[in-house]
Amino acid sequence: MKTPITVSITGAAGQIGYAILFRLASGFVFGPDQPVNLRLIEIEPGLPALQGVVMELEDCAFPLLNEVVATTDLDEGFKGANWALLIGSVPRKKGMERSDLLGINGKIFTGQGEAIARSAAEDVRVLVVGNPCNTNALIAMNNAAGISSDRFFAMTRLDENRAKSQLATKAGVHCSDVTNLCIWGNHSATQYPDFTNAKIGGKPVTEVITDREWLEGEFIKTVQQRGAAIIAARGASSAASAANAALDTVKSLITPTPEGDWHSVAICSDGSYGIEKGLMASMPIRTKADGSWEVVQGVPVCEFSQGKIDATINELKEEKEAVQGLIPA
Ligand code: NAX
Repeated sequence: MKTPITVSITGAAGQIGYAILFRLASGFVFGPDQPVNLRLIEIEPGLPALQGVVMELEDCAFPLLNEVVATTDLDEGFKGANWALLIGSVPRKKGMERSDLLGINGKIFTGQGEAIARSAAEDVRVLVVGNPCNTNALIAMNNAAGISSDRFFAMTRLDENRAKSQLATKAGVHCSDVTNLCIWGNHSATQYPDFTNAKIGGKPVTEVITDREWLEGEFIKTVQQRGAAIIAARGASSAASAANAALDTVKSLITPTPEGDWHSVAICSDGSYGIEKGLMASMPIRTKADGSWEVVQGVPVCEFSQGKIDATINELKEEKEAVQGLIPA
């Protein structure tokens, strides 16, 4: 038997947790011969529900599920983790300012970053889903002494998938025909789904969809506001599609990217595309054959795109400023 991969998940009893655990345990991500350990982390009030989820995992009798641990203790939860999926966080409540949310959730991610540094495996990779995910990832990364910054990611894949689906519907093709779609910047309403470099069936999107007004207007707005539209329709925020996007992200980071394509995920900027070094910003990423990743260089940025990228990067700078007290000097 192969050595099991250990995946730690925070917020495991939440909506996204419920939609992600069973697919992780089934072998969807790491393959049909790769055993998995799940270490599920919740806060005290979430524990009874988590016990129920553990019972359901047992009742699936998954052949690849080696061990399940449910805990509120961070060191126990991140022990030996090869992947840490940081999903749990406090949702924004009525009357709460964005800065309040940044402060409340920020504190969660200092402790989690420290515990990951103490207890996870040496090769740990951390994907932050809990919002505001870019800045939460920034905080976790800066509090995880000794773990290199290239092991931290924040999720913008749901936005990429949403954008691909919108373009495919407009063009009357299948979404798998849409490639080279990059989400730039923040997972927020300022994100920029870059249609100028995206392709449909290998052709520039702008040649296939000639309605430029739609691309610059309704398309971008629909992608930016999709989360709110789901809440309005479902009465709850997106969960299954968010879980799916998190699994897509992990898969894309462990599988070489098809030649010429890229995928979207927020990483710690090295200054590429003039994006301030150290910000967690989404940009075009390729996974190499050796399993490491790189920023795809030389993607053209036109004046329209630059304006959109500047706006979303400025928001990330403001968020960073607001949580400066949570980032060790
Ligand atoms: P739920 O409220 O259903 O679940 C969150 C769970 O996290 C709860 O069970 C709660 O007890 C737990 N939790 C809270 N604080 C915790 C802590 N300190 N340690 C461990 N567990 C903790 O939310 P859900 O719908 O699952 O969403 C989770 C997060 O994903 C939210 O922050 C949400 O905003 C974010 N999202 C991010 C997306 C992205 O694309 N990056 C899209 C979907 C989603 O909105």
